[in-house]
Order: sequence, then C-alpha cells, then structure tokens
Amino acid sequence: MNYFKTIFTTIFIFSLFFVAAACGTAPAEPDAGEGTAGEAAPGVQRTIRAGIGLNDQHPQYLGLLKFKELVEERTDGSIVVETYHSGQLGDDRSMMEALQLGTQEVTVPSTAPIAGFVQEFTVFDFPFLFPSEEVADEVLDGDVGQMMLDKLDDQNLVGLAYWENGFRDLTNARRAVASMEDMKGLSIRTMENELHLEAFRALGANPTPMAFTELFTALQQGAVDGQENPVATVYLQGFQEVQDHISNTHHIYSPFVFLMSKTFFDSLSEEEQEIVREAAREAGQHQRQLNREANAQYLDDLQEAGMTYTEIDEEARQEMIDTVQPVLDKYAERIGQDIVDQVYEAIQEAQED
Ligand code: KDG
Repeated sequence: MNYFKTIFTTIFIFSLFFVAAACGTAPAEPDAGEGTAGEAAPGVQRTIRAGIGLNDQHPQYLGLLKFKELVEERTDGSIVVETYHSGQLGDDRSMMEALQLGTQEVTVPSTAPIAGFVQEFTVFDFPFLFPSEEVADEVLDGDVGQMMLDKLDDQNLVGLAYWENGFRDLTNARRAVASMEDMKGLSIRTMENELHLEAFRALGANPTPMAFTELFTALQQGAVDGQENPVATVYLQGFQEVQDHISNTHHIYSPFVFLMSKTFFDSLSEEEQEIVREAAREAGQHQRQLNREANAQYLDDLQEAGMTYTEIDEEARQEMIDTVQPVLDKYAERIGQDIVDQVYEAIQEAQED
C-alpha cells in the first residue's frame, strides 16, 4: 500500500511542476497600461480569429485574407489567422464586445457602430463630409485619423488601420428616388447609429436601426422598404434579388476600422505588434483598391439584374445637404466642436494638395 502511496505522491508532485511550467509560457495577462508589449513566448502558437459581417465575395473579406497571408508569413506561422465572414462570429456590435472581453481578436466594423463605443467617431459619418475617396484616405491616414484611433484604447480596443466600406447609396423596393420628395415615408434600414437615424428622419424617411446580419431577410420579407450601402455590398450580398431601385445618393462615405482586442495586442511582443500593425495597413491598401474596382464595376451589373438606376442631380443633392445641416450642428456640439473643426480643416488641407 505504501508503495502505491509513494508512486501517487510522486506523480502528483510532477503534475504540479508541469502545470507551473506551462503557466510560465502562457500569453501575458491583459495590462491596463498603455503601449505595453508581452514577452514573445518561443514555440507558442497564437490564433487571431478575425470576423466580419460581409460575405466571402466582398473586398473586405479579400482584405482579411491578405492580412492572414502577411501575418502568417512574417511570423513564420507562430501567429495563425482564422477568417470568418457573413457574421459567423456575430454582428459588428457583438464582435466589438467580444474584442473588449478578449474572446475574439479582430473585427473590421464600419465607423457607424463604433460611435456607440467612442462617440467622437460620429464625425466620420457626417453626411456629405468627404468629397472623394482620395481625400478620405489622406484625412484618415493622417494625424486626425490617428487621434481618433487613439481614443479606442480606453475601450480595450486597438485601432490598427482604416479600410474602406465606401460611399453609401440608397436602394428600395418601392420607387425610383431622385430627390427628398421621393424618400418621404420610405422605411429604411440604417446602421445602429443615432446620427444616421436622425439624418434619415430629417430627409423624410422612416429609418429603423438593424444589424447587417438581419438585413437581407428584412428586405426579403418586406419588413423595411430599403437600405443604404455601397454598390459592391448591394451586388455581392445579392440585394438586387429583393430591391428594385438604386440612386447614387452617396450620402455618407463609410470607413471601416481594423480593430484588435487590446488584451490580445498587449500580449504580443513589440516585434509582433509591429507586424500586425503593418499587415493591417498593407492589407488595407489592397482592400481599398479592390473595393474601388468593385464599386465601379457592379453598378452596371445591378442594372443588368433589373434594378433602375437614378442619378441625384446637383440641386437635389444640395437640398439634402441643407436639410441635414441642423442635425450636424447638433452632433458637432455633442461631440465637441474642436474635434469636428479639426476634421474639416484636415479635409480642406487634403483638398488643396
Ligand atoms: O463587416 C462590416 C459589416 O458588418 C457592416 O459594417 C457593413 O455597412 C455595413 C452595414 O450596413 O451594416
């Protein structure tokens, strides 16, 4: 009996030893401090689960694949990237919450739902703010863009780069929209963002906030008449099957933000942090280019699929701009006029370049 007791005791002591040794190589615990980096643990493979709401045909997903390729190559596979599309890991808001909790590592939401976490992000969704994609690039990739990304830290999120969703256009199943008059009474799904809701209300529509993951079914079942998204999304998500009209309202330029869980980011070594940051930026350049090609290409395809296309003329667009201005003034006050002014100044400078 004593013989067995000795064997069990020895096994128990060895097990304790192994558990302690394994803990020593586990990823670092979350750190509340800023700009921290973990110790690179040799031989330990880390996994980044990267999820988005759009499907695997969309340039956003192709951008994620680029990120995966760059990170796995540059870390010699010690960081593996798993990619998930079509809301497989949840919608924008729930994925951001998962990043905060450290149960998911990456997501790439539009700025609109980010404003629910950091209200200053609302400024990037001001209707008719950015005059072109090139100006948006310069502002977002410059000091103002970085200042906004820095604000994510307090939310246990790290903003690594801006990607592109693009200029949003209105689609619906009821009638061709050439002006505000035609928008009256249309029920429109918007992203979960207060400014989007108020702007559409001001324009005469009847907006309903909804996660992207529920949108196709809502359109199909007629729960809403329409929605607004860039052409690439409309086509690649198959909205032409359930929507008859599209207008180039271009009412909002929608950026994406490549977000990483701060818990995970802080567990990486400095070298790994630099690799993921650079990969997010490079993949973003690739994604923007593909996105622009897709947005230019698919308008014809939507018409071939049977949708009517209506141009918004200068006068109709100006009427929309004037109508939403009081809403913007209200939000500028709420966000902080100084921040809004900095964004407008950066846009001005970018236009002069
Ligand atoms: O992956 C991003 C999408 O989930 C979402 O942000 C797309 O523009 C979008 C929308 O309308 O919800």
